[in-house]
Amino acid sequence: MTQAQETGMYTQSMDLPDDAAEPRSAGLKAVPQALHPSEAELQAQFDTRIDADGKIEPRDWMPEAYRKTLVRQISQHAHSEIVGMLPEGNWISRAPSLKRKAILIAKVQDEGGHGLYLYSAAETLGTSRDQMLDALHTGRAKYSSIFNYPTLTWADVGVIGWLVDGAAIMNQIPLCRCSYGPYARAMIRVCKEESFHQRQGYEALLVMMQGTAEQKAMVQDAVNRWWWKCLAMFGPPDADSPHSAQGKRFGIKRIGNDELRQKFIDATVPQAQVLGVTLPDPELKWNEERQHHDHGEIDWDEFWATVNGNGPCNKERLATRVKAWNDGQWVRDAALAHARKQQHRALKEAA
Ligand code: BYC
Repeated sequence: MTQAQETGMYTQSMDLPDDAAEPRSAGLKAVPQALHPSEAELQAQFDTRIDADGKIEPRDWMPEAYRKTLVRQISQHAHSEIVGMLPEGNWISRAPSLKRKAILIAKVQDEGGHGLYLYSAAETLGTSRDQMLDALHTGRAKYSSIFNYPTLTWADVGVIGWLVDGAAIMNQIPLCRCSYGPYARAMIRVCKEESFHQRQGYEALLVMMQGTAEQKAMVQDAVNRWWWKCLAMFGPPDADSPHSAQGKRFGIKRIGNDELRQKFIDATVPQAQVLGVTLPDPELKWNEERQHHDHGEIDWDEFWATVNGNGPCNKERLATRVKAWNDGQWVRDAALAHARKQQHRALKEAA
């Protein structure tokens, strides 16, 4: 048995159970009905396809609320990927060995690639990349709360791989089966890469935990700082999640925020034991009756303050993004000029 199997490490399998046994409409708010009779027919076809677990593709008719939900979620997800490059990117020049540096460069590059797949998926819904990036750079768009915290030591890089990417996989595997084709297909590749990211983080921590007392303390300190933030990554409790019901109805959100958070906790506790770290929650304990771990209360005030722009690194992250965008203007200009020149040449040759 491999260590990954022993610790219940995440796999790329997409067989997580969901509530698909129930018709998706059960107990949930119906999709608002279109007013025009021809649209009512299209709406009925759309609902039938969703209920049959079919895929919606870019050229298919879709209700505006479906399009809006997808643009919101996919663009936020894309922003999270490219902002997520920043806290780890800070450590590329300080990685402790050539091997760790090569791994970290590859990981950060993968995150950039995930952003590109996701922006492309969102573009199929009729929004432009410029519009989405403008929303990010002007602070109107959200991205994951988790990237607004500092990476203080090298152990943070390992913990981000283990816990942040671990939480991301837990949330993203069900998205491989979401109803919108381009998003679902993008997520398959993203999840495969995230699985590598999670394992490299865990392996880096395993090595540190066999090191000096100082190294072990550094890992524990990083776990203490990131644990609660990772639990909040899954979003507010279901009861306070305004988009969950409709996301489920649309077949976008397969599993709710609380259930995913619970799955993550249950999967992570044995991994922490193998690693030899303590998860910083005195109320964390196995509940025989529920067959799950009970846990303490998440600080939702702190979460919302961070989501709303007042976390420790929000301003720094946004400023770095805007600077990168401005510094890269000449590259985009040059690429466009080159494309125009090629197009002009092709037209001339065809004439
Ligand atoms: N941070 O009704 P809810 C990664 C917002 S990338 C900030 O539950 P929904 C990685 C939510 O957007 C990780 N905001 O919403 C990358 C909504 O605000 P709006 C990103 C959050 O959409 C690089 C409001 O709260 N993953 O892991 O049903 C390196 C109400 O929430 C957060 C994805 O984006 C948060 N944590 O559910 C390493 C996955 N949570 O839009 C790693 C795709 C909630 O009303 N997204 N909000 O202004 C999703 O699965 C869902 O959008 C969420 C939220 C579960 C995040």
